[in-house]
Amino acid sequence: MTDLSMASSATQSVLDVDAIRQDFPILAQQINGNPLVYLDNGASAHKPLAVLNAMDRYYREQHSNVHRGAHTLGDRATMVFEGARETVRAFVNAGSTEEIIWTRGTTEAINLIANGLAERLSAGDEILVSRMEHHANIVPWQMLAERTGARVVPVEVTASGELDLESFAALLNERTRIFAITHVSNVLGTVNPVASMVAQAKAAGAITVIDGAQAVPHFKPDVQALDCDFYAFSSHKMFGPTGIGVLYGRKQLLEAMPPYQGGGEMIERVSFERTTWNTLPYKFEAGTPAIAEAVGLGAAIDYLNRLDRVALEAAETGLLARANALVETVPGMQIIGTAAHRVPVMSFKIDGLHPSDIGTLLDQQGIAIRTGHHCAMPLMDFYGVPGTARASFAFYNTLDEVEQLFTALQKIQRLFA
Ligand code: C6P
Repeated sequence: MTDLSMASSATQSVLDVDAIRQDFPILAQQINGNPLVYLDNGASAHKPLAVLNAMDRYYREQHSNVHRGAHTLGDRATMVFEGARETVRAFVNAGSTEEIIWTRGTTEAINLIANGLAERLSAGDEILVSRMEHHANIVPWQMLAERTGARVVPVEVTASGELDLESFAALLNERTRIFAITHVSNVLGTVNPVASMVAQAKAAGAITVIDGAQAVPHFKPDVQALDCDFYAFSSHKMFGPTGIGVLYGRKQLLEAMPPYQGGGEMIERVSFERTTWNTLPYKFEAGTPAIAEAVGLGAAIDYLNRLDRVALEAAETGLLARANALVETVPGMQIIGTAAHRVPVMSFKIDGLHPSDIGTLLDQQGIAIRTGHHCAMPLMDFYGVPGTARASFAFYNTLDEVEQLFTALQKIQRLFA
């Protein structure tokens, strides 16, 4: 196994991608007779050996239920599980582990918030979201609006794929109760100016929610600096396992919110006369949690922490720059989303080709991308397309792979467009 601290030590500003790739065994395989080029990281990223080993070790040596057993394995499991929560707390710079709730992912985290805020909303209230949201940050709010008589109001985007900040400021008013915004667009790669938007929304009296699903694979968020009330993300997009995610919530708000689900662990005392809730964060964690997955996420964060962040971001910027430079080599190719500040995500269309055909033809050459509406139909409507092709890169992708993508696209364009 590669020693990552060697692969990208603090003195080295260039990421040793070849060494890093040794940590991701899944990448070293052939697909349809070609080396795999995995450019679907926005949908789900791969897992380093550090994560696989941590989960394997957990099940071999540490597993039991948590917070329950009066025995050594129970204590071990609880220790590594709560250790992972502390790792997550430090990763997002939350003030306390009481503010770190395990969920199944971003989707469940946002549903938890929407459910918990129902009592604060009434008819005529407004929930401000943006047109570039994933459905996970639209539909739970629509369901909440349905229950409470509130209205979901969209902040529009510009043609280049940035938020229209003037219209955002104009839409904020005394009825704005919730402002929910994605940190990074899964379709456009746009990094939104969430800190200043949160500040404006708070000044208008709104509760602020950030969907960090596409941000955390690329950079560390700081919830105290952002000053947001909630920040949600999924483990599987940041090199951890599926089945677990995180909701950061401001303690006072979490304390005031009702539980999301009832059952074991989330209670203090149960009787048929009166049941009372556990303290934070357990009030929101009914039932046996995803313990091995929490351990895996902790290992993924430890792995990321061992990488040189500056070198990582430089490598990712390099991938996007190379891709941008090659667009003109494919006749009829157009990029959707050209914001100034982007992570390496590239949505595109090619004249005369359906996105799903592009995906299938690339797969025949071993190249994995995503096609379709990317769970962002309102954004597809804005661009007047049913879907796009999307290449989403991670730090383990190489400049060679970017070139292979474009060579394959040139071939497809020549033969089929
Ligand atoms: N986007 C994509 O290919 P879950 O499914 O709960 O882990 O994440 C949902 C989600 C929420 N917000 C954003 C910004 C997202 O990108 C996603 C997941 C994947 O773009 C799968 S649709």
